[in-house]
Amino acid sequence: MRFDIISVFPEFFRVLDLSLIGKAQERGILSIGCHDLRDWTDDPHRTVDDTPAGGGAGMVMRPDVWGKAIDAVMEPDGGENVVVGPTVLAIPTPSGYPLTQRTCERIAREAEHVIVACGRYEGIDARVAEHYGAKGVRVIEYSLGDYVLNGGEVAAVALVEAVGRLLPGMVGNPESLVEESHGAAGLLEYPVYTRPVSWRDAHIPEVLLSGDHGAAARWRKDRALEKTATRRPDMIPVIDAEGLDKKDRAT
Ligand code: 6GU
Repeated sequence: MRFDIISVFPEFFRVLDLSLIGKAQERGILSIGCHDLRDWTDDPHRTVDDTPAGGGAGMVMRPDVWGKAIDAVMEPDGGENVVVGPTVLAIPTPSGYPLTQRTCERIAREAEHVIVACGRYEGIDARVAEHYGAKGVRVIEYSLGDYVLNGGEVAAVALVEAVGRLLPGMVGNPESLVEESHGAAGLLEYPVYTRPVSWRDAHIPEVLLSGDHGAAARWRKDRALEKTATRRPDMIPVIDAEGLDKKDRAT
């Protein structure tokens, strides 16, 4: 999979050379290009924004500069970065659709090329998303949650990591993708423990040490349901009933 990230802070993305995503780049599972939006300006001040039409506070990013930048990274260059297949234009914004594990799974499965357009200030002129959507590009305006960041850069890193870790060959044990929070069960993950068995007067629950795998699985399911009900009651109605059993319903 190819990612192209466009931002006025391209240096921000050096973080993606670290850890598992850095390794994945070395192994050729994914490649990431980071681009300075100002490279597509043509005035001496390298201006990317202007005052909002209709008035109001702040500045809005210009569609002409963004259009040139997105067109440029969308074009297969015939070189080593040539990309074929479905392109997604991802636009981080606090007014976007909440980014979910299901969306990340779909992108990982269906997209070959993800362009992330990082806005700053009051956002990107709305015609940019409309234009590429009308051209048949899959446009995803997404939000990380109900709080405001200064720009899309952190959200771009979040998307690359959340999608990147789902790509074939990324995670050593694919079972860890099923068991995790927001995994197939649609529950938050149960609490986890490791040695030492006793730490500061706190003990690992006996059932996990008993060797009874059925009982341990039952305990984990109960804790996952309990945690989900407490922390994310909004997730309860969308739990897949097929994944529940009589004992789940009784608790
Ligand atoms: Cl995607 N962008 C910005 N600027 N703020 C956010 C966000 C995104 N998600 C939550 N807050």
